[in-house]
Amino acid sequence: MKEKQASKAQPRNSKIGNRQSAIGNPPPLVAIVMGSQSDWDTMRNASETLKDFGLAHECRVISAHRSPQLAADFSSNAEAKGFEVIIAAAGGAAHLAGVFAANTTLPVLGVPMKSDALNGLDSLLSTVQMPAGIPVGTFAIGKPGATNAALFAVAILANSRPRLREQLWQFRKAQDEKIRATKIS
Ligand code: RP5
Repeated sequence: MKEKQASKAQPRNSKIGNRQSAIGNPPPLVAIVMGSQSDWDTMRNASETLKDFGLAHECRVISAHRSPQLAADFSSNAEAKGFEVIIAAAGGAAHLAGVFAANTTLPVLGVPMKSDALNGLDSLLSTVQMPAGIPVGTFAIGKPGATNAALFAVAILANSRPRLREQLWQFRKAQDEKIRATKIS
């Protein structure tokens, strides 16, 4: 049984983008923001994971560097808009998660993107090495991080949503069963 009705998930301000919560649908609880359209191929995994749990969410391209005012406005207004968790992905000198965390007390989950120059080590360090006072929960580089950030968002939301918690246990159970059933020939 799904907790919320998921809606289509694509970055809003991309060529293929749209707002995720249409009239009549539940308001999005999770915002997935990413520094560039080029991050979407990775971050679609976060969106797909949230969809699997039936969680409404909004995906946006927002850059801390190229659109600083948009980053400030969106992060400052996120709580008032009803978001409960932010997933922020960026690559290179990856400041997006830190900038978001500076403007909201909502949990911000940072996903470092794999970069051409340093394979994502630059993204990882600039996301994870927050000075004390403004936390960013940082995940693995690339697809595993995108998926786990979404699962962590589910875990946060599940604290006050028993049905979602049950879904998360079912997800774990399915993983466990898959491993147990695996035969090496
Ligand atoms: C960051 O710069 C983005 O998050 C992306 O990972 C990286 C490269 O962006 P593009 O040059 O591909 O737009 O801001």
